[in-house]
Amino acid sequence: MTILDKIMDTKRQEITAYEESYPAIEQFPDKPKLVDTLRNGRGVISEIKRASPSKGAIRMEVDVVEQGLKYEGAGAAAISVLTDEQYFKGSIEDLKKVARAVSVPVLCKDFMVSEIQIERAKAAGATIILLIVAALTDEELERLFRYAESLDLEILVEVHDAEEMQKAVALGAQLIGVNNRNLKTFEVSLERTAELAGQFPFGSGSVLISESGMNDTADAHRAYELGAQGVLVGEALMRSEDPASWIRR
Ligand code: IGP
Repeated sequence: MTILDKIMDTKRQEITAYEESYPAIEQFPDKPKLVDTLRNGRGVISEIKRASPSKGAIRMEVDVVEQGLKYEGAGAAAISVLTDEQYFKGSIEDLKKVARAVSVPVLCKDFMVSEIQIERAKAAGATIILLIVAALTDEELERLFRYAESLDLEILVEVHDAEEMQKAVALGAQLIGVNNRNLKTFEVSLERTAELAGQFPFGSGSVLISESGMNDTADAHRAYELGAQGVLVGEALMRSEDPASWIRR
């Protein structure tokens, strides 16, 4: 036996030990693709949001599993979980708990700047990640988008003006979200969706989602009338006694 053979034998033994001592990658309940759900009909992406920089505390003590199951039971197309700790008081643990409990797609709502965050989201059971065009250079946007695709994640590309919409379309994003809240001024207006719907490639198979600032079902219907297939709602659903009234169509 050559030294190389010996080393390789030892190595094979070592790695069986690795497999035993390393925790298996967690399996989460299977989830459909959000893009397929929304192509088949309008839907609400219901958000778990304990707090926000613009509103402060919303429901700090929420039981995220209970809330996630409530949303799912009410017919949510997907559940969004804020994982930013500093400004939104969420956590990756919140995401993991929800992803274990539900069978609808789960969005990791955070400010992605690197591949490692995307891996962490995937490992915690997310099936969708968010990329905010305003927060990334063109190079970062493209790189993180392709990386998430390679992990078989869905990507919600968030835009708030015409130039950003063009970038999202050029990337081939299937889920494009217009944020009605200006992240710099916190000003909210459904007019954002109205303006940008004009630039959206309806008929391409991509779906338009209107995000933020919806207070009631009338707002959601307005967004649908403007061409949105989905709405992303946080605060109003967190405060609602009856999220089902919001979600069921
Ligand atoms: C929900 P609202 O106004 O319904 O609570 O908004 C969601 O759109 C908002 O939380 C959001 C967000 C974001 C949060 C949209 N884009 C980016 C953090 C990061």
